[in-house]
Amino acid sequence: MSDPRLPYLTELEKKVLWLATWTIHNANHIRPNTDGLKVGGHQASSASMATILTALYFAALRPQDRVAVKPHASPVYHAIQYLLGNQTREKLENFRGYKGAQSYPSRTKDVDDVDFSTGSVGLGVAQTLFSSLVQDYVKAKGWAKDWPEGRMIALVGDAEMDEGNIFEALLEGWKQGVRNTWWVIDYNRQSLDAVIREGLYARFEALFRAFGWDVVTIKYGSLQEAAFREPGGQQLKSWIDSCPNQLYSALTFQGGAAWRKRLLDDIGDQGPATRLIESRTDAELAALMSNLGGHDLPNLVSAFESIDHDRPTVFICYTVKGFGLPIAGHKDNHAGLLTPAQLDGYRAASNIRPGHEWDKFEGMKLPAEDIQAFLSKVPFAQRGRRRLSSPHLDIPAKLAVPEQPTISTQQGFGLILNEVARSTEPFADRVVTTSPDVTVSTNLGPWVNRRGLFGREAMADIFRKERIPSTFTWEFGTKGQHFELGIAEMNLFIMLSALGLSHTTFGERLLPIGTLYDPFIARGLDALNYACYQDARFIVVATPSGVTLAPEGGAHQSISTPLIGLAQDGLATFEPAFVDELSVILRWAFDYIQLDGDAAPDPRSWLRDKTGGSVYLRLSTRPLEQPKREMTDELARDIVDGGYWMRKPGPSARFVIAYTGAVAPEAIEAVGLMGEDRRDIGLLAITSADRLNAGWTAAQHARELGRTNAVSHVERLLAEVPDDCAMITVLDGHPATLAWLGAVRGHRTRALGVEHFGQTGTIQDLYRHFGIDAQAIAAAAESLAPGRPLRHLRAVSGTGRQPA
Ligand SMILES: Cc1ncc(C[n+]2csc(CCOP(=O)(O)OP(=O)(O)O)c2C)c(N)n1
Ligand SMILES: [Mg+2]
Repeated sequence: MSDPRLPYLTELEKKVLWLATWTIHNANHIRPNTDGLKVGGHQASSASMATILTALYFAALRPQDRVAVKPHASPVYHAIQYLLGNQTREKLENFRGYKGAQSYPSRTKDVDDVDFSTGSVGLGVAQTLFSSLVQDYVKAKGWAKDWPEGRMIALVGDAEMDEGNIFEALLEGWKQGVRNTWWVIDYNRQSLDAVIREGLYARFEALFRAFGWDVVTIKYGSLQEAAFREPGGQQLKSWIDSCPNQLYSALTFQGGAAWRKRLLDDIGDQGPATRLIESRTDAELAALMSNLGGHDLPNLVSAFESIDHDRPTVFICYTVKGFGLPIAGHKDNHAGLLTPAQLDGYRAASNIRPGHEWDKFEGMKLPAEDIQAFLSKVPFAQRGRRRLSSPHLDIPAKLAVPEQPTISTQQGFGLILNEVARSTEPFADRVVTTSPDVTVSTNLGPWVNRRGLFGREAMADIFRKERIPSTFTWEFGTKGQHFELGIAEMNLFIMLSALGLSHTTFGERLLPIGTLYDPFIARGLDALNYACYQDARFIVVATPSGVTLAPEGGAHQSISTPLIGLAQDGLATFEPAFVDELSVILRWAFDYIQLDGDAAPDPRSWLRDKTGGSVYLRLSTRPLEQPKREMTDELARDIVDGGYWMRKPGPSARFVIAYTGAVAPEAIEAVGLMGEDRRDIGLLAITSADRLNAGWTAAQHARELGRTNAVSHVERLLAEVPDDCAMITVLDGHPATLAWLGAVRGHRTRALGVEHFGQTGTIQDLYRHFGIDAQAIAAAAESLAPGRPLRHLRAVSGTGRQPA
């Protein structure tokens, strides 16, 4: 019996393709909003997936399903949401314009209920897999009771499959027993540049099966299947099966007459095959040959709806890039657009009157009321906008501060988390940690010992059972609160992205913490960037960092990460030197990652703290002697705002030293070295160059807009520095991180830091080598603000400091 939805779906498919095409055409030709830059890369890619999206959104999907849409299918996605009433005509008319619908579906910038932002190919795909692990986590805890288990679905370009992070995710998914994940591959055999390799589907199939996925290949459309049943049909089928991708594409582009000639040449037999071909007009023949499975609504709907299990499933859907348009199949069509004349032809063929292009029901063969009634019953749309929320979790006013007199920030982190693990406060149950095989070496061990590893299936620690002494318990179960990942930093950040969206995806708030080695942030940087772009909320804790890891190996030294932290949107970066600072920052971070308020800056710091965001802590393995001090509210506030005076400059100060992180002892020592000859030296502790910089920028902007009394934290701090003072900045990281401090109030500045890496040695060797030890600080001070000779500097000069 024929599916009663089909007449509607057929009309909607045509409408969706029309609207997507019109959206792009409009932005190029009618209401250009792109400064003459062509809107390419959408038309053909969108047409390729229009049928698949129609089958999913108007039939197979349920509200709890979450989808990552291939970036260039964005116009189709927006068209569907427009028909469902979730997208405005105004934003479509302004596609890619200021505040218009986005080129690539965006959770944060689009209004139409995008589940995952895409754009950097491969990331959205992997995110669906990790989201389904997060769903399992949330469900295993007995949470999200009134939100049914959904499928996490990625609509994937075939060339997108080249991205390595997809393979990393597949392996991790296999380890974690991923379920409820569908990847629908748009197998149009075209990439951006050209036609892809022959026979890729066979590689895909073998690959997915190797990782335990079900593979569903949707190759032929129903027209083709019917033709195969005709006499001569099997010849046609074997011709299609052996036709090279390039040729198929080229013939698709050329159309019916070309198909006829080629098919008759190749399989014409003056018998059944010839009759099969000749019984069709050119248009019918073209329709038959482009009727691949991925453009066949009934086949797609039944393929999707027949899945009655939760095994991960990949659908390989054969499609034509540019399907239904004059640019179909052309190898250069990635950025292809219809000419105005072609558009006119397409409009007329679609029965759309000029001036009625945006009308939802224009040109449809069924009455508008019937279509509207169908749309209002679409299962996917039954719960309205699917942005969930979860209440704010209270964080205790203070977290523990380890009492060891000498300790590193990394050790401090482990101890603070150990105390969180012991806590009975509800927030502790929402903390979830994850690490790419560096759980133990980033000091998450004590936390994991107490809270356990997460696994849907319990797995005992055999060492423990056998009573073999071991520092760490390695037991998996549903109670566990740690996701152990393989060594793939892309996976780490995509996992954090998925965990950090749990409150909106599954309505259950998590407080995710990911740990890794600082240099390997670069390895997962695009995924981190996208996690921030999606507004996922998490804390990244990175150790060891800088050259301070000294003997551990030159190759693991990180130089640029402080600049990444400074520049990354949506990520507040801190580099505390002492663990009492770390405790304050971590407490603040647990709260901050939950905030979702308005964007008005705080008039004290000029930071947009109420909007919340994610947090990056750059920590160190270097044990430092801890200051003995009381943590006053004022000090805690300054630490969070980004800095405080360890020692205020006096009136006759000639210079101040500003330091960040593990070089604190060198900065302190430098003050001591010079103290006899220079009075009143100021010592500024900078816990967050990022936040000081952001507040400063915002305050300047506010003043330019007339808020003349706007003052940022760094401006207040530096107001204490006499005008003719020089400033030495120092950190174990790129010197540019703090160099801008001189611009705040015009102090002459020498920025010390690390610009090269790879040298091994002791910390002292390396600090001397790179010129960030006390001697180097003193030498820099002396050269900027010369005065009476510095006795200690002279006494130890010539110790071998050399240009790096
Ligand atoms: C990480 C990344 N690299 C490069 C691009 C540029 N780019 C956009 S689409 C595309 C090709 C996509 O081909 P495919 O996945 O087959 O999709 P189709 O265009 O065929 O629909 C490329 C290279 C990108 N968006 N992201
Ligand atoms: Mg492709």
